[in-house]
Amino acid sequence: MKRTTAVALGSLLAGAAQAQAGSGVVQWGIQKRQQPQDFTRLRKRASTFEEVVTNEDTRGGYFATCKMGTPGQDLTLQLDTGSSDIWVPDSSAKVCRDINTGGCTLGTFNPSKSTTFEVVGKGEFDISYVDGSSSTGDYFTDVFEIGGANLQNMTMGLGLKTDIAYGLVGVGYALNEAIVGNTQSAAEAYPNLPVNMVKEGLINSVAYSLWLNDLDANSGSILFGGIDTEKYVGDLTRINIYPTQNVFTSFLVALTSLEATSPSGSDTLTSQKFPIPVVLDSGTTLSYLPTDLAQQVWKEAGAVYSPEFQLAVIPCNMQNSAGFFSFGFAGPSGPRINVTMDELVLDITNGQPPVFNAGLYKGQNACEFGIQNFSTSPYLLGDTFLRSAYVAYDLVNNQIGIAATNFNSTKSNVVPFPSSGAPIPSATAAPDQNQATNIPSVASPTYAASAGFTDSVGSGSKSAASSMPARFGYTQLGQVPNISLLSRPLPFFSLPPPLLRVAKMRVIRAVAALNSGRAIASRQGARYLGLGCRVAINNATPTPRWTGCEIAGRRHFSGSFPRLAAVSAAEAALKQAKDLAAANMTPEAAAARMTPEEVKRLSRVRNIGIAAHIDSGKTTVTERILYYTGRVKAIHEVRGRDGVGAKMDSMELERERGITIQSAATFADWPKREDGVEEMYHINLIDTPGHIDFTIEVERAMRVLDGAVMVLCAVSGVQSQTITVDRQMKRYNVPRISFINKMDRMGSNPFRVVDMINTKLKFPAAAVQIPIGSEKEFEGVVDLIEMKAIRNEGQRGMNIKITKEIPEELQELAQQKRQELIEKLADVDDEIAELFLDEKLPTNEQIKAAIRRATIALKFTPVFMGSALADKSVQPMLDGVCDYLPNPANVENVALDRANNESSVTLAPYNSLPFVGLAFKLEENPYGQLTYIRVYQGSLKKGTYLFNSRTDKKVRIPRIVRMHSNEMEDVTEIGAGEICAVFGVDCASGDTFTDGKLPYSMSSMYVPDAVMSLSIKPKKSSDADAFSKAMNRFMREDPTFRLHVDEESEETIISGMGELHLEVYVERLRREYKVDCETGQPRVAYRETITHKTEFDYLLKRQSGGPGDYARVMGWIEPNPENSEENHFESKVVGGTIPDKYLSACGKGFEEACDKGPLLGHKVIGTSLVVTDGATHVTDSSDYAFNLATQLAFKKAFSEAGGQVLEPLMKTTITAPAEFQGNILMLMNKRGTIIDTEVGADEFTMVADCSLNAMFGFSSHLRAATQGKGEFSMEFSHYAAAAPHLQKELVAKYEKEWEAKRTK
Ligand SMILES: Nc1nc2c(ncn2[C@@H]2O[C@H](COP(=O)(O)OP(=O)(O)OP(=O)(O)O)[C@@H](O)[C@H]2O)c(=O)[nH]1
Ligand SMILES: [Mg+2]
Repeated sequence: MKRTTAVALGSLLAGAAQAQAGSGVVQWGIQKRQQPQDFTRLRKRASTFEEVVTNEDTRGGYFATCKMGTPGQDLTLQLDTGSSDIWVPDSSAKVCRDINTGGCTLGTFNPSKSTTFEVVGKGEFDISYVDGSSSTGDYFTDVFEIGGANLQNMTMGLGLKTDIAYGLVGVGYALNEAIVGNTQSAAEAYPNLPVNMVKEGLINSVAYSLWLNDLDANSGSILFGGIDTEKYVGDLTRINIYPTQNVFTSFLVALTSLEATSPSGSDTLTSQKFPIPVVLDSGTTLSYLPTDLAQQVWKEAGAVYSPEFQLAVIPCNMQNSAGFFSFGFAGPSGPRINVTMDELVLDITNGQPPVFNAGLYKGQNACEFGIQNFSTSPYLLGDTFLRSAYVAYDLVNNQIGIAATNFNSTKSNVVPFPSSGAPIPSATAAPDQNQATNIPSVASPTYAASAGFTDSVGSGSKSAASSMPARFGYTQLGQVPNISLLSRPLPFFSLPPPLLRVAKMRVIRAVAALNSGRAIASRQGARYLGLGCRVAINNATPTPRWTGCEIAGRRHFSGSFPRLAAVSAAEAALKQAKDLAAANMTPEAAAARMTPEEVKRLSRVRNIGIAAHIDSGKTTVTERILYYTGRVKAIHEVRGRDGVGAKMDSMELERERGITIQSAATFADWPKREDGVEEMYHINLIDTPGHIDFTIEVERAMRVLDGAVMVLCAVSGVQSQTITVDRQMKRYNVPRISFINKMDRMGSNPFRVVDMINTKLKFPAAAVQIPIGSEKEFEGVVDLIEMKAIRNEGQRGMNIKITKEIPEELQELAQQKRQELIEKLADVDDEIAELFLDEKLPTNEQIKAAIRRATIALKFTPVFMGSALADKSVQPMLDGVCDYLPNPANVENVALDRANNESSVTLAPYNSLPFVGLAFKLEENPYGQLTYIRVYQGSLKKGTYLFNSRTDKKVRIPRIVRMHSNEMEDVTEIGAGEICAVFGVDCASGDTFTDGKLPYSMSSMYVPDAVMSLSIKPKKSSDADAFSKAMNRFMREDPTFRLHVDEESEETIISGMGELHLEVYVERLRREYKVDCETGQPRVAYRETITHKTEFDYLLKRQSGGPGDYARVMGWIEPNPENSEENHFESKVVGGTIPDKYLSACGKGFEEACDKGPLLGHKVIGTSLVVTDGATHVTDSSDYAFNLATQLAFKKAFSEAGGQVLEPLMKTTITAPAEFQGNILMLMNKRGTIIDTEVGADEFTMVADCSLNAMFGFSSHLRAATQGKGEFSMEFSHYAAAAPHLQKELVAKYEKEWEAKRTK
């Protein structure tokens, strides 16, 4: 597989025996390559210790060189018998473009350079790699030259987005490799390399042989159509390849025995799984065996399993051990291949190896052991095995010829396959192949010492051992010798159909799961290794039992290493890994090891929200952004005549009403010109609704975004919701740039708007542009920093024209506004202040840097201007997003460390840190439950597991998408600092996810209280199911939408942020769920409270036969002096007249009483209850009695304490043409208290506190009073006492209803 990397730049062709070796045979040189130390690209993933370990990049692999295309382009491809296609990185592949990383050093294919290139794929394919990365690409045909032979029509895969710098030449069975991730494409089989060679007459048979050299040597060869009898020793023995469900897909053979030999003797190793289905796979470095067998191998060699590395490790100098393992195939007399220890001990890293810091291996360097464990078949024999075997693959007869390799052969004797279908030349069939299913014969119990096999720990003699035949592993040999498996089919691959496809695809995938660091080796296995062993006392009593027995009597491969204590060595490795991991996990360490690539990626990411007052043009601006960045092909207007509607307003209701209801996310790449070079910025963008009823959408966008564009209307300037979003931006410390939109409108005045930002929002702001022309004649802007004119040209203003000439009449104004900008900056930025005091002019760069600093520090907002509708001057604002808004690394995000008293920890947006993300929004779409996640730290890969830190549940992430309004784009990985959505995750909005390594959670967001409610019920009772399904969904998606069933009336009540909010949900029920509903009158969420202090003394005494109820409570109630919206309970009881347990019952009673106020049954707020004294009864007092007594006492005292009804007051802002001022005044007089009026040139704005009750249906009154030209918005302000007459009315109504219910 494509793990084993390689590079060795200089020696690309050196020693590669590229020769055509006689007729019917093509010989191709293979080279072993090792990664050079300073190859920065490959350090990218070498960040955490675990990653270093699972990253086989460090170990090198076998590569072959070739030419591809006409004219030929040089390539080096990794050799892989585990797959069948040829795959090559395109010259535009991610990694190949970056000169910092050396580009694609092994050569890349440039399709445009090739005159013969032809695409044959049916769409994109997706190859997953062992490390979880993947590549996208297409299939193509072109000329392919290997070993001097030309193949005219090779079909190959072209990787486009890979970050692996080398391609792959697969020589396995020609199974359909074109298995693609994309739905438009079909799986299709293309002839593979050997098949093509036969077709083109280069070789006789679909067969080849493979000779890899040992670790130290560099070369090897692949001989198509023949064998080289000088490259092996002993007999070449033919054994069968086994099919998978009747299809030959991979080099699957039967491993039937395994023996360990050291200078002191031999051991036969057993497994529960013999015969073991193993695949010979040159694309895998390590070999993977069933866990029980692997554990035995480890013990023999002295390797220990490190759970932290998820690998077996071994001291590096065990490489010098004289031992070997002997792999037997195809039955008792089948071929055997010896693999020596020097082939099995491999470096873990390409740098300084880790060191065992305790136990018997203390102080020694730790290496990786070449045999690892795995839990499900197929098992693999990778390069650590294949280097020791000469293998001939015959894909016609489905046989493999295998013999011990002659590592150092310099001679050659090539024997071609005489014809297609001929058996492997010079090979004999394994004699007892049909017995391949036999379990290996075992002469003596494993782990019983053989004669002459002693070690320093003792229990060395055979006789000593036979008295205690302790055996590891799960098979009790004594119990099975008579069971013959001969009649059974080979137990290879009995996979159910869906899995079969996976198995067919290619074996690599199986390893991908295994090697991504999760699937291999159970930790139990590791513990087992250290903690106990099974002991069968003797063969007469074969029942095993667990004892804490010493792991003794195992043999080692070199006399110089005493038997090890597995436990302490494993612990030592574990501890070291932990320490190293901890050191690696600090943001500083992560920052230091960032690759230039990642630094650049991060610096180019912007997560921004667009927020503003309703109708100021957010969606229209966003539509332009999408158009200019190429995300949409045409512009569609909000309420446009074409009836299509803007991209971001995808809901039918939004398009009809021309307002945004749900925030929508998208992303775009903006190529910004910097010093004449285009720099690509990646912008994640959320368009939020302006209407206050949907304010939660703004709230959560601000919670997770790094920056915002505050849009303002050039005529109205700062409006009521501008103030609200300003508050939200301040709440979450979101830096912003401002964009004055609608410069084309009559009465536009950008400088007034700048003033309003300064005065009304009290936020330092200055224009960075001035308009060229105004209103209808608005044509562009002058950039005050560069002092250049910017105008739009071309289709929908697509092109930007920059000229040095500023129109005459604007020159003075430009100078003046530039000066104002500098002065404003001097107020907020020290560097500019100093220059200013020294009367020096800052340079353009200094101004820009100061704007960026001050903006990110939340001290300033640069103001841009334009007209989205007129397609003017949106692009410069987009440049401003890149220039002045922070990248994810510029903002501080914190999480709470649950393991450390919820202390806050800073999160850093680096890929190499453990994952932390926040689910900020849930949405159901036709494909399932979507969860929007902001990735704060670490990267998120498809298929990985995350932990929900609230529920501690583990969830798999099966699919990651980037949202483009209501469309999705699948991605396999999302980097730190970005925004994405995932499928199939059950969670609540605001949940924190981690990779399980960190006990972090993030603070939740602010959710405002509901102010209004409605009773609702489906008209048809048959709709009940759909109704409740819809309601559940809405509640999950929108935390400001709530539902409860009123206990008394049994009505379903929905509550939310306002009339429109509830109306939208009723409408969505109808449209999306086809449920028509009846709704009651909107109800105000009243509150109740008291006005003065009153004492109480309440005795509850009930006797009704049996035990009675007795409780006496005394004390007072009073308005809560601390907080007028919260209740407070306190005990001042002395001398224990009320015991503590009853006091907590009193507290509960008070809480319950406050849930349902005495006047209207609404919540009681701002009330304090103090208990001072009381009395109990020996038998009749109880929690219940005290709870009830407190409730009754409270009720009784409530009216004496001046109980009153509070109603929500709404801050209402009305804007209308000035001529309607009088009408509006009249309207408002009845409804509330006017706080502020402002009369502009043509517009008039009034702000009033109104009772919500008085505002129902206000929109139609306003429409009537202003000829439809007035607008209003409402937002909860505070609670205030309801007018006495209203209070009386409400109480009377409530009592009447109550009475009616009682008498019913
Ligand atoms: N004259 C003028 N009208 C504009 C401009 N930009 C937007 N509009 C109009 O203003 C109205 C509202 O625009 P939207 O883009 O829906 O505003 P919004 O801020 O997204 O509105 P909500 O999401 O509902 O808060 C539409 O009718 C637009 O055509 C502009 O630059 N000039
Ligand atoms: Mg909108």
